Amino acid sequence: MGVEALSNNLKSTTMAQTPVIIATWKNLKGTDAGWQKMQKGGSSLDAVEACAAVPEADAEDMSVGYGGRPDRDGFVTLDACVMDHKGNAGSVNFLQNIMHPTAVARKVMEKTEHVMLSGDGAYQFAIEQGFKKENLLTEKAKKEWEEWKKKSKYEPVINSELHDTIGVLAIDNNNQMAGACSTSGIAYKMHGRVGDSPIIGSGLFVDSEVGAACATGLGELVMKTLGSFLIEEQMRMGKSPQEACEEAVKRITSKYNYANVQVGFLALSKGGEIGAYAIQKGFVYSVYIMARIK
Ligand code: SD4
Repeated sequence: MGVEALSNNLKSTTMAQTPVIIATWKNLKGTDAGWQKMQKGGSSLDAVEACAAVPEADAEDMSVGYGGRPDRDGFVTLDACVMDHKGNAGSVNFLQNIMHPTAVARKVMEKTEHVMLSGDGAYQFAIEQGFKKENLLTEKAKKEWEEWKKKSKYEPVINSELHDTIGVLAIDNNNQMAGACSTSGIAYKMHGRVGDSPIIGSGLFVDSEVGAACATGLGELVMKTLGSFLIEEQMRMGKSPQEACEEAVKRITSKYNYANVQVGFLALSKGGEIGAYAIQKGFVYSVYIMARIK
């Protein structure tokens, strides 16, 4: 069953159920793809990769992968990471011309001794692994960027990514947990800027002893507070996923000017309890769980 839930600064749903997959924003198609993977016996890692692959390939999603808005110089640069149930991690940042950064991040985790590859090195590795070079800048994104250049005003827009940037957490039929995060970053960022999404502990953290968390929104605020790790550690100390997400938002709002920015967090306990909270209204997320039929 797939549902959209609205976190909206209100207490959100806290169903405790597995298997489960949850994703930021209205990523129902992606969440469905991940759910189907697990239904066919795939792992939670397969599921989060499959989920992220949907918006990554969708030209209409303008905060992730193909069709993503470029940086201020017209380059689409991607950040992504994955973590598995053993605490292994893989990540790529400032990656260009490769449509599926999450799949590359998984290869970094599985095929190298490293956690993170960046820029040209990440690109070369992707090509070696059989990924294709592709132009990710669509005509639509290029036109918007050309329009933007007339004023060149960098201004992150609250919830602009309503259908886009993806953080995804899942627990599979074997009760194993994994997560992924994938983005083209904030529109019209400086060339070379990397956000929270590929930073383990910022955009994503998974510790199957406790639970997992992921973030969306203005990455700079998530990086300064290490949001996803903070949430996981709050859960370790006994907070529910909901309380832990609220704590991470509070950490931001107590220190930084948050009037015109959005950050949203999702959390999942190892038992399948869900939490979600955001600075501003309008943060939605997608959930797939088994429908209980009485
Ligand atoms: C970033 N956190 O690069 C990402 C952007 C994002 O929804 O999540 N947009 O800062």
